[in-house]
Amino acid sequence: MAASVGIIMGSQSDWPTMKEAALILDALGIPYEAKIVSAHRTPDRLWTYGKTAAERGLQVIIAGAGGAAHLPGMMASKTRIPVIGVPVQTKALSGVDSLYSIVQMPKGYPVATMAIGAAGAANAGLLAAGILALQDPALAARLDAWRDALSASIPDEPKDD
Ligand code: RP5
Repeated sequence: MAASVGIIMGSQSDWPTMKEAALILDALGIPYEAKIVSAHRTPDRLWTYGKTAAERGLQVIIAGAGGAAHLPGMMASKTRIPVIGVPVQTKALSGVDSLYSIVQMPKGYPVATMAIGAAGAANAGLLAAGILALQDPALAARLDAWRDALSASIPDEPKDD
């Protein structure tokens, strides 16, 4: 099945974080692809990916990067497909550098920016699912069930370990 979501990341080192988005898409039965596309190290790959994304049938792009995290913004400038940005946690500045790099886009080229790290990546998967579910009733039912299961897993009261 052709991928409807593209998960891209600046480095192999981002995969442990970005895998959280992939796990959500797996759980919801959403076809996706995962690629390393670096704004700085592979700019030609970024250009080609953005230029061909719509014609290849991608409907949402989840882009994760750390540090000088230009990948989500550059991708948003190259394609009209919605881009969800995931700031990857960094050692030097804990991912605040990534967050600021991704969130402060100029008017005209939006990136839907998630929280720093694994929770942000998982939420990127869920946001992508919500976007796709607008046109896919079967997926909408699976997403509703996923949300209900999460809600049901939360206990009423805390307990000692
Ligand atoms: C960014 O630089 C990547 O997104 C990654 O988060 C960070 C560090 O990359 P590596 O040096 O681990 O390859 O481009």
